[in-house]
Amino acid sequence: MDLFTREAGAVIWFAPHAALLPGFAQSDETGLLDDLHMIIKQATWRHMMTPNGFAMSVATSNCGALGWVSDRAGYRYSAHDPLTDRAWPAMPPSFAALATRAAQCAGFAGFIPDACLINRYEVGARMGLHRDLDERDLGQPIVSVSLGLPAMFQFGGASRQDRVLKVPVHHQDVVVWGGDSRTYFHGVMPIKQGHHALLGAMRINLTFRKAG
Ligand code: MD3
Ligand code: FE
Repeated sequence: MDLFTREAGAVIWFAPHAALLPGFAQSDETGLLDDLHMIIKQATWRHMMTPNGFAMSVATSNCGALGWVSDRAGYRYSAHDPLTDRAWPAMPPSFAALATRAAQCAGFAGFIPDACLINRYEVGARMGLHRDLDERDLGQPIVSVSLGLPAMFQFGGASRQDRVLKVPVHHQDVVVWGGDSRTYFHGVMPIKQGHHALLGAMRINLTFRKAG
């Protein structure tokens, strides 16, 4: 089984403790999108500023007890939306249940996320190579759910110079990253033009973490 073989129910281990679950979010589709629209009504999309003063090409929001925020002061988790000073919308049970089930399939039993970062990519948006190190316990996995237009993840190693593996992800694919891969460099190549039946010219990524 390789990364381009897409079979429902498959668990494709592309690195130690890193698994692609093709189509894993299938049964949740309409519920996920309804919940997403509710969240965005309360905590609208914004292009966060990186510490060096550039607006990200990706638009973001959050739900859950903690949300990932970035501004001139740096990256961190916050219980409040800086745009409104209100708590982030609660994490819908459907979101949390999906993340817990996916983590379990990849060998991480008892994963209870407290943060869901929601990234919106328009055509041409990308995310440069980086590592996720802002969470308290890096032993906890990260679960990522892709919706809408396809994308190509770049998955590297512990050093920025390590060669990257390209991992294609499609609508409803779920990826679980744990163990050493949890702190490896990764990014998203620029989204290619296209149209998705439900989301149009857009990719949405839900990234579940236990941040606090
Ligand atoms: C690999 N988001 O928000 S999710 C991020 O598609 C982020 O929006 C991307 O990277 C996106 O930080 C990628 C996949 C992902 C998330 C965390 C990882 C891949 C990872 C942590 C370690 C290794
Ligand atoms: Fe990341």
